[in-house]
Amino acid sequence: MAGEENQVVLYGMRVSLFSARVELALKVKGIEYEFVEEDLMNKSEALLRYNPVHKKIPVLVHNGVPFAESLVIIEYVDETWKEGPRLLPQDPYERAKVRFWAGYLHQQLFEAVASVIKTDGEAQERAVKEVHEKLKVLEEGIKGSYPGGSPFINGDNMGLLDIVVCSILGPHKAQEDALGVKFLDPEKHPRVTSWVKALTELPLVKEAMPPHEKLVGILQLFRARALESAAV
Ligand SMILES: N[C@@H](CCC(=O)N[C@@H](CS)C(=O)NCC(=O)O)C(=O)O
Repeated sequence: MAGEENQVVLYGMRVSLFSARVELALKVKGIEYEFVEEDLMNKSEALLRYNPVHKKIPVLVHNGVPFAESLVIIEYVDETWKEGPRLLPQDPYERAKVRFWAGYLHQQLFEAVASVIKTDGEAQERAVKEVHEKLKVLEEGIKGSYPGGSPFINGDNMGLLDIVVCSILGPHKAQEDALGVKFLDPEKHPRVTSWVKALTELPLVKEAMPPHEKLVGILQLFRARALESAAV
């Protein structure tokens, strides 16, 4: 995109892990952007106009054209700014594998973690078990691709899969503190644990992820609201 005029605006929230995904992608690519903080209790007219289907953040607006859904945005960014570090592998087989595992994390693992947040007692115990099972599947799945020792699963820079894993498991300590459970176990999930640890130690990740205390507070608030509405 060198030489072309680029105006990039990200509608998001500093405490949102979905926004953090897009911020990480933009930072890895070295793309300058303006960040517009949304208030989800009072969504802006711009957000509703740019994302009329889901009405959710993040939305990336590139030269006036909006893109919604974090994974779609990241792929768009990678394909549009080709000259920066690549977020997806160039090899079709490797790229398909990254998309497969990113989808697994985004749908399966995220849903399992979300249900731990929303449940109590035996239902929560079942949900924690489900998270452990999903982590075991991930542990096995990355066996051939992640030998350990590097923060990145594909290549020399942070890619799509690193970004997605960061957004779901990066804040595991905040999740564990807020919920009183344990997700990552270095004995049961050695590769996933060392991958997440290496990623969360990167200055780029520290900068893009919401602060620990803020996340603990938000998770506790979500949980209280979810349990309250389940009790009605
Ligand atoms: N699948 C979407 C999820 C985005 C999402 O859930 N955003 C939340 C904030 S973290 C939101 O905007 N919620 C507003 C609402 O549900 O009304 C993505 O990957 O971008």
